[in-house]
Amino acid sequence: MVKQTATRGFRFHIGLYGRRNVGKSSLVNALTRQDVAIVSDTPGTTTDPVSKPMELQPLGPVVLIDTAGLDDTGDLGSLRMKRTRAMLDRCELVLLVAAAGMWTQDEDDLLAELKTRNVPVVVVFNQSDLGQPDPDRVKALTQQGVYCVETSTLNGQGIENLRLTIIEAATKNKTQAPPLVRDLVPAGETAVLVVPIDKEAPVGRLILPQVNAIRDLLDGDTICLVVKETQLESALENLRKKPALVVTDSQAFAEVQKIVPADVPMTGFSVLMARHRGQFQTQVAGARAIANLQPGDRVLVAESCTHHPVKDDIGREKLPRWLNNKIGGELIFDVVQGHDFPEDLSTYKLVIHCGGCTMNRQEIQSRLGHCQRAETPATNYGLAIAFCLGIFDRALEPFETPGVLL
Ligand SMILES: Nc1nc2c(ncn2[C@@H]2O[C@H](COP(=O)(O)OP(=O)(O)OP(=O)(O)O)[C@@H](O)[C@H]2O)c(=O)[nH]1
Ligand code: SF4
Ligand SMILES: [Mg+2]
Repeated sequence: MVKQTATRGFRFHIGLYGRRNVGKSSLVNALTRQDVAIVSDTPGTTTDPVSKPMELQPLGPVVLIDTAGLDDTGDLGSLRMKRTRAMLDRCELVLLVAAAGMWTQDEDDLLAELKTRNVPVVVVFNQSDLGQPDPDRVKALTQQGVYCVETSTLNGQGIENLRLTIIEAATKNKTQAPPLVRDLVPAGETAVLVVPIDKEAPVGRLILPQVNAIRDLLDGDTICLVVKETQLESALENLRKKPALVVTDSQAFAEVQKIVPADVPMTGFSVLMARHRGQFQTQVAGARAIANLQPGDRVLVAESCTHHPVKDDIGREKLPRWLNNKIGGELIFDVVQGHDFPEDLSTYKLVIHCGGCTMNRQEIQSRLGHCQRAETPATNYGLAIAFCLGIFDRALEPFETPGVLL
């Protein structure tokens, strides 16, 4: 049996940041118990960020990101710094590594930035065999809610404590994410998932939000029925009791909503993703901002993965068509893919993101934060489509039940 490894989007991202030569790469090796990262006493050994996936039980799949030293210099150094900083967008936890108890302006600056970003921090005073941190500094950091650990990769001291501290800090942060779907369906009830197998569907497999919804429902002891949109009607007729929820691919909203009885709650996979990835209310408000768009306004469409566009592609053709129909004129669309996301959003009246299944929660949150700072409304595919097709209220109804996390 082939064991399926967790995809990037579902791995907890842990970044190791700090000045050069403090032992970041040595810590990656110590935590993974493998020689995966190059270690040397030459400052600036690690250049580009390097990701190392691993299992950190009981936390589950994580990825350790080894980065270049923050005090890297010169033209190349500043290029490296740009990449290293961009990687911060993905980190859900940062190990701020300092050496032999030394604390400089670089550590202070990084800590301040992490606070602004709301990223939990574990300060690792590595090279503890060479020197210890000032107890007053440790006390002050602890009082600010920052975890502090002393380690030595040379003699192994503190590595187990660091592992346990990562688990504790990560668990605290992880629990903030609402579930994908399971809290919308009581245990023992049935959820129907509508999965069109069209030319946009990848060959031989389901896409991540679909797979993850099935797993989440099974974890919640829900009965899960997966059908194509052409099978939905007969599937509903065959059920003795109405389902507690129907989830459809957002592109099939229009036809699915005609089939699903009005008293059966219904929503879309990417609406589920909007809540699961965070700032749901912001994205709901972003979809409502479609009503203010004028012909000639510029809209940014952002997709997390780099799939090759197909005919009648959702981001390039269908979504623009539905939006133009909705506002009764032509909008201007720019499409970006993968980790590219413009710094300057000032020309955009709206950002529409895909479900973001290949990105982690932190990266989507960073993008949404960026949009908020630029005062540009942001939403996602499912919410935008529901708004354009006039089924917005219906798609949001399942989230209005008391007790549902937003
Ligand atoms: N004494 C002692 N030396 C250490 C410890 N951890 C790492 N080192 C040494 O410190 C040097 C730098 O270690 P690296 O792991 O390459 O440091 P880095 O932070 O990844 O460095 P850059 O990639 O250059 O930013 C190497 O010579 C390591 O052997 C430690 O706990 N104690
Ligand atoms: S476009 Fe977005 S939601 Fe769709 S598969 Fe790619 S990353 Fe996932
Ligand atoms: Mg290194």
